Amino acid sequence: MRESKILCHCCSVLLVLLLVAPAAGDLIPIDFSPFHNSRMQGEKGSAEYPEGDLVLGSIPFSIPAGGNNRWDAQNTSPNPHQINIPVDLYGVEAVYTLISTSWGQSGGPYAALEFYGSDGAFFRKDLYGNVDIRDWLWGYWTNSINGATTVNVFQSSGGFYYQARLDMQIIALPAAFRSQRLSTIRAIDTGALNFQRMLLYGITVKGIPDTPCVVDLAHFARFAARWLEAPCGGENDNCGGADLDRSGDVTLVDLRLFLDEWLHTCPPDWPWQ
Ligand SMILES: [Ca+2]
Ligand SMILES: [Ca+2]
Repeated sequence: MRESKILCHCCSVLLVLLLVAPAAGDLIPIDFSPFHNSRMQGEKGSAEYPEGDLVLGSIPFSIPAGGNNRWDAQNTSPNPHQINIPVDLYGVEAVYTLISTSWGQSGGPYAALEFYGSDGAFFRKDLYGNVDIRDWLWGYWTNSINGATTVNVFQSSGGFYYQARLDMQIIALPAAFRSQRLSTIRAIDTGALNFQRMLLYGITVKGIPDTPCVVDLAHFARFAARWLEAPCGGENDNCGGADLDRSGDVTLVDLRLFLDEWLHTCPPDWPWQ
């Protein structure tokens, strides 16, 4: 009786903690530097492009300064030209990209982004010229965007034929990604030289950052599910880990050990890492 009262009190405290816990995602820049193969500021008229850790269109981006800092899909191998960018973040709601093109074609699509979840979620965003993407310079080729899901976030000085620019694509992911990890973003280009090729400068996602293991409500749920269970041993992984003192049953002693660690960093031998 005393044990169940204490457990019940513990539940109440934990329920309050659950109700006040924040759930919104953070804006997290994605490092895809292994794919960087040219420099944003390397073209005539492009020297003013911003670099470093910066905010564009109210979204933080991290663009390596001083060297190569973009994926340029331009090369001579057969199509598609594509890269698989590892992300591995939970609960991603939206993805923000900085994509321009060398040359450009109205319509298409000759470029796309694909999003792969850890538990089967999938989404493809086709990138249409003059709607979702356009070339990086005024003058010829493609010069329009839809102004809604693609917005301009930077323009250099220089006048009509020399004015460089950056556009941001805003991509909302399907709800399925809220309950799994976004494993990979695939950038795909099916254009050609003197036709259209993708330039990818930046990626930021709105998701839930990975945090160190903390003894929290999720752990308590797993502990409580084995409450008063016996016998515990190697055959049932010590009652799913809940027999913390390895006494052979899950009792008040184990609950005390659990509460000693409540909201602390998980100890090295903690069963629920
Ligand atoms: Ca142009
Ligand atoms: Ca025990």
